[in-house]
Amino acid sequence: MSTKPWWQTGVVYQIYPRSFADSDGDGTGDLRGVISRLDYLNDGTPRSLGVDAIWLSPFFPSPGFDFGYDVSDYCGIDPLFGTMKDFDTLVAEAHRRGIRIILDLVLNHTSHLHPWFAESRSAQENPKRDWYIWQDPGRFGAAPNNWQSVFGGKAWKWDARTRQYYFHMFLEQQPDLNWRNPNARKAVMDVFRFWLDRGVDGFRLDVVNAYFKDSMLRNNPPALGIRGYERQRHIYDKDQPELLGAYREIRGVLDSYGERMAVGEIMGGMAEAARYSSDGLLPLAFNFEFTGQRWSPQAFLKSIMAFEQALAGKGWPCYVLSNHDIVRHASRYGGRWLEARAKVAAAMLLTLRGTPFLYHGEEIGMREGKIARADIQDPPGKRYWPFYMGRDGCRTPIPWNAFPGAGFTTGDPWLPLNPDFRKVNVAAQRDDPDSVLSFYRKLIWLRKKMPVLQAGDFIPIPVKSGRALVYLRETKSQVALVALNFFESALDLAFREPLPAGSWRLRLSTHPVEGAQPPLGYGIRLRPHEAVIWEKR
Ligand code: TEU
Repeated sequence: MSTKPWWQTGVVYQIYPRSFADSDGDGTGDLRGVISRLDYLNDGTPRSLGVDAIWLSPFFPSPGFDFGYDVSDYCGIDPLFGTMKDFDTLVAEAHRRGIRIILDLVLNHTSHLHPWFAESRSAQENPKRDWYIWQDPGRFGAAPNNWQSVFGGKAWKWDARTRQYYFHMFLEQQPDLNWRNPNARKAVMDVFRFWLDRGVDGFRLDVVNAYFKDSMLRNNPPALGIRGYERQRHIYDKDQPELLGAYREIRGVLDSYGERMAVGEIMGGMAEAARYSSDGLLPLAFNFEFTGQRWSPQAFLKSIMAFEQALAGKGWPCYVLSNHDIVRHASRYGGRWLEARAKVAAAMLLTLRGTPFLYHGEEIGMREGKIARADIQDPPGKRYWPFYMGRDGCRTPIPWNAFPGAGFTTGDPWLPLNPDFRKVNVAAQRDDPDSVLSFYRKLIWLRKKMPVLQAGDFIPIPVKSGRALVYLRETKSQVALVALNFFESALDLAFREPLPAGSWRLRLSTHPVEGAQPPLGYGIRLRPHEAVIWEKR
């Protein structure tokens, strides 16, 4: 058995609480809704999905300018989502089923309505003034430097009353905390302890590499891009050297509670993700390469190998195909072969070396929602429509069944249900052995039964075709072969080198067992869009 921690062997499932399950009919998902669906996530049997942990997007008190990513109290529950008692019940009920709980801490910025900021903005002399990034105007009252907000416009907001600017990397309702201030930093560390004391198992850390900005607030150099934020190279407003000390401090707090985890959301590329999750810093950091990639086995292999190389054995990989910020991957890759590709993508994500993060709904091949302009809720969507639609499309409610309200709500859903919810829903897929859901379920349970899929080395098998991805997972005691046909025609794949000698046993295929062709020394035959996992005897 592997001795790796749960956050390396397990499968994590992201829940966007607003959209998962609504228990009280107000059209917005809530904690009791999550509790009611825990058996779906893992009831200890292969009838359930079998995930090992859930990451809950923020449910803390928030005015909701960025749908919970603007927190006004880190240690409370927004009444929209329930009560602290509901939360404690959720933790207990999840733990009873072996599901761990990961909270989403947004510590780069608070809401402008957080009491810390209210104090900070009250006067230049206020003791909490320095908890945020305040700065005198530049020449002729201009902003202190050229930094841009990720969501559009300048990242500095003038405060007429106290006659200084404050910095906000996102909305002006999301002022950035000053991590250089020791008291602010201590308050933030106490937030970790508060939730660890309540029994949570880990954290997803929002924009974790933006905690520090250049102490001299130097201008970012220009870059080619479309939106203002993209037209700069972000060398001064993120990735500052002070991060490493902060990560060590966070890691110290986590480790003092046992096997606790943190996964960093890194703005930028995989090199930073690898750097920050190596050498005992953050346990994990998302590699987002897959989310911007075309449907090409070579492209995937290239980024897998690059990540493995960047980690250099000093960190653990962490992959994701979808989340609450990006177009759902079924739609991104899908086209005519949406379900077939969703299965191939799932087979890849769940058999790579590294921790897979699923985004709720992907297990039923959920498509990107269709949002009319009048229904747009997401601030960047409002600002940049029609050039950028915002993130509502990936946040539409989970369709549980084909009834009105989709089993999500008895009320009016906060975002429109997907137009195809009568066809694409959990109930419709649950008992269909060929559904996307059934395939996810089989994959996740197979991962549990085959330690090699959790811990084995990743060894690509070069093939003379650009249409498939083939690799071995290997430990001393087990070998698995994963072969993925990305496209719609059958393939006779030739390997450049022979497979390890032995006979092979089929563990899983997207296709009927009868037609599966065991690998031969120098090749394998795959049916259209077939994903197979073989085990060497
Ligand atoms: O996202 C960070 C981020 O910069 C992007 O994913 C961004 O949402 C995207 O480029 C859209 O323009 C994190 C959270 O995941 C996101 O939901 C929050 O809005 C953001 O931080 C601010 O807290």
